[in-house]
Amino acid sequence: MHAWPASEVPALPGKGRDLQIHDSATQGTITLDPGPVARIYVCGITPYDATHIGHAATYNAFDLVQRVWLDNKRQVHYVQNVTDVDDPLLERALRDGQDWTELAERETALFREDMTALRMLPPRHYIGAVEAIPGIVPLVERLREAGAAYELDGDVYFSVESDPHFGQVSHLDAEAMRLLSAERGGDPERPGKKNPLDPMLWMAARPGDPSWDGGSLGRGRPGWHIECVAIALDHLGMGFDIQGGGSDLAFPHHEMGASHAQALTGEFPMAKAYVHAGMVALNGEKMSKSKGNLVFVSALRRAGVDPAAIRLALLAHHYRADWEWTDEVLAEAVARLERWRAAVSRPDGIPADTLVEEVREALADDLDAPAALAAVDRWAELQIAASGDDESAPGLVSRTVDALLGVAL
Ligand code: 5CA
Ligand code: ZN
Repeated sequence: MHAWPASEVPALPGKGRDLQIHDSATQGTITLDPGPVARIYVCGITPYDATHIGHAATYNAFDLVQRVWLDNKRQVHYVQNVTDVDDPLLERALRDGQDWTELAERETALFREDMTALRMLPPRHYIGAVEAIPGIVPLVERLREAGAAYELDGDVYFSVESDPHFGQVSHLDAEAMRLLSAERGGDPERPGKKNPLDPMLWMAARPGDPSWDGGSLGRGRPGWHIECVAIALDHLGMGFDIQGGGSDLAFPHHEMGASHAQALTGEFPMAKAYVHAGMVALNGEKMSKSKGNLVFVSALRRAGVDPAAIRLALLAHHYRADWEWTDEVLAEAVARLERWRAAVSRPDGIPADTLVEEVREALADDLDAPAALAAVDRWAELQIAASGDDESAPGLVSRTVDALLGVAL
């Protein structure tokens, strides 16, 4: 699948430092030393509806990761998937009487537009679940041969007990796991499973559903977690730096994915850090396609909101916090964008070398975007109030805000 065009990332003087990031698995902040090529896998959308602010907030967090690494003079190998076949997508297509492939293509195209408008840097590999199927089948076969998977009425399940490290991503107790599994695509109630938590690796073809040739598995379609594992292992290999997504993916998705990969390879861990963004809410509830309480990025753009203001609204919240989208959040971002634009449009001004370091420091410290915004706010306030004679300052601030925060002034 093609991704979307990259906006240019201006080079800044000097070099940023290593990224420190909160890792759900070790439940603490770790310093990543990725070597010359940093490797990150970020779970992509299930394209049955348009990109909402919650999605955008999560992708913003991982875009910052990429920008910190680039500023740290690393190459970035970023992989993202599109879950372009799954139950929610098929159900929505059926409900609306449309072709599921057209629905997926249309919403993926809109996602690309939204990402481009928000200046999110594209992944190097953007891979759909459907195109990954030929790589998924042999992995499921290997798991079965290794005794880590079993059949139940033609479907193939992963045995969570095959990974001694199962549970070490999300740190939940058995009851919490069971509840979340039922809520998030699992089937803990299905009789005949070895462990109620065992997730499906391969679903035998159901009448009316799309299906693909699964070799010795028979016709069917892949489970959700093995999709991401197959794509990540194919393009990044084991031991990559960051597995990313929203906090609702910690369990079961990232827990199961890590176990699949660890059972397949015998290596541990799949990723050096499991990084989870907080949930954005609307009217007191998590913004979600299934609940329908959504603010779409595309709708805001159509209403004439500057994408740079949307981006600033996201950046005003720490990526790990849960927060609420309100009209005030957007109004504050619009006002901040105006102040910053006014400040950099003056021909000369207050020196900004310290500001570059402050923004760098803030982001390298577990992506503290609110602290980065506060630093730019302080410079902008001085710049508007006082008069300086540093001709290079406004340009340097524009480049810093663009390179590190993805905001074009
Ligand atoms: N296709 C799978 C991942 S493989 C999926 O979860 N798709 S999704 O469209 O439901 O979500 C895409 C990303 O947005 C995920 O990382 C998810 O955690 C994140 N996300 C969904 N809702 C919110 C929200 N309200 N706030 C923040 N992030 C969210
Ligand atoms: Zn995923």
